[in-house]
Amino acid sequence: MSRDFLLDPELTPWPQTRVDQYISKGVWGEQTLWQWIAEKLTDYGNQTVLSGVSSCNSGEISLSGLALLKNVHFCAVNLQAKGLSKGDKVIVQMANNNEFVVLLFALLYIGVIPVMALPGHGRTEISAFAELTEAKAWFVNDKATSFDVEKLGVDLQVQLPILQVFVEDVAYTQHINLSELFAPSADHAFIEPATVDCGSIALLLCSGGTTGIPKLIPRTHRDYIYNAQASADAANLNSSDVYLVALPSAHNFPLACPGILGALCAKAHIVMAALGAPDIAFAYIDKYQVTVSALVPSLVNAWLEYAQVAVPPGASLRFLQVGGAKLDERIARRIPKELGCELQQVFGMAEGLLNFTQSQDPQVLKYKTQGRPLSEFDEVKVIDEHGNAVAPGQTGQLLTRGPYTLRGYYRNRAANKAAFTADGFYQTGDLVRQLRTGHLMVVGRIKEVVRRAGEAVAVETLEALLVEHESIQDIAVVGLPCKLLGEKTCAAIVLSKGAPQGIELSEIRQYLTEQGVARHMLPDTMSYVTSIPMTAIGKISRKKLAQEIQTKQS
Ligand code: OOB
Repeated sequence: MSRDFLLDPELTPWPQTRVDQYISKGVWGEQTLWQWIAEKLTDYGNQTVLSGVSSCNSGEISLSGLALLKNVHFCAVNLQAKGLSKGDKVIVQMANNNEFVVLLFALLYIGVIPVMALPGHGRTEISAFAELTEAKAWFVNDKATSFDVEKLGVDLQVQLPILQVFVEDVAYTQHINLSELFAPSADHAFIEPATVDCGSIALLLCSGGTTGIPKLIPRTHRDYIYNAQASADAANLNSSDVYLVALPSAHNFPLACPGILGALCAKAHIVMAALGAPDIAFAYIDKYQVTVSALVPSLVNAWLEYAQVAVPPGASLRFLQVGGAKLDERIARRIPKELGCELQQVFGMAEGLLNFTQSQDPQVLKYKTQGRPLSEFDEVKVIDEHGNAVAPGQTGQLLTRGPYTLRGYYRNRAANKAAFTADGFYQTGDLVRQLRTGHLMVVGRIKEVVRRAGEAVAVETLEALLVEHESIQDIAVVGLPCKLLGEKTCAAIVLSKGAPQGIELSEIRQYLTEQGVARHMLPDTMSYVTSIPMTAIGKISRKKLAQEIQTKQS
């Protein structure tokens, strides 16, 4: 049994041979995440590291490296005074504000392990996280959530009397006010950072699936530091960069790919946008001369649309990273022209593996592919349904293992059995093609393919074509149960403003046929919707959509 396993039974260890390899090759260092952060912040000195909304000061503030260190220290002392200590698990569900950063760093300081929940997570997800981790605290900017936080807090405390709930709303008398955590106090003595092993769990990320409750992904100190550092290199970040956090900050993409932690590596300036909506984000870009940000494709569409009617973002923007879902090639090509910046595609997952396109890649690869694995130590395989490697360029499931890819989910035997091969490869569930250059093209997800009369219908291909139709503003294609076909294909359509007369199914089928789509791929039914439901990070929630359509039709 490896040493890591003994240290932390909630973490499935890498085999000792790999541990030795990653250490000897310098991939994994010896620091804890907090030691690494403290070193970086000290390096900033009086230089600004963080700007953004402060929920406590109800305004925007900027902090230097040293000021942030001081605030983190105050917060760590306050957290300790609330009884939290090394090894405890807590749920962090904060909006994009400075306190998110202060709280996260302070938790790492005292060795408390945060579950990185998103503001979009609801009652079901938070309850599941609390129960699974036996959380000692839940920190929530309740104004950013869409459910009754006070009630859930009280309900959870019935099961978990140890749970402390920290909220923003002072009217919630049952709970503790978040601002107590950030208040400086004169009698606070210095506390030593917790002594933790760099191979143990630093934080728990939430898996990004579009079906079911997110699983928890243990990320160790040394693997997450590597993740951030290698991503900062892949994005060529430097000290004159200003990184805008436009996606929910607890998501792996804006947190460490390179995101907040990667910006620290490069001594760049981090700006927390309250929201990624273009009217807000463009104002931040101008105000802080932002050079780089990360978006999901649905947000790219919103930025492009807004840039047509308002002034596009300023010239400071050097490049945009786009990932989280497939970026349509036609949209990709519009980014340089209409937003005036380069595109970097990022195909990543909270489980680990990251792929980036690079600025020196040929244009065609930048627009058509989702990039190449980040690390020379990433192992990737593309396999068919029998587990055999497919020929280069053919579609198959992506499997991976490497120095920053998990070996097992947190406390989830069933998922671990289903998602990992005996030799430790994570079965991503993503259907990809790998080009001879090593670049990956994401084709879809195994579970999102509609199985219609035994044939696989790749819904994203249909969506990419249909979104170009003048009557369609937004579109998602889902499978619905069908006695005859097993599953039938349904196009859920948000009509564009210029098409009040609607669109017929026959027109849609005709349009797709003209684009060369095979007959079995054509939608069997259609349904009008007012909007496409999204997950907490902004991916199409196919499960919710199928449910909505079925409810409407029953
Ligand atoms: C990112 O992470 P998650 O954990 O929210 O979602 C991972 C899944 C992938 O398995 C894949 O199905 C999909 O999201 N995905 C993409 C994609 N990037 C992620 N599908 C197509 N094209 C892409 N570029 O979404 C994530 C984590 C770190 C960086 C970027 C994204």
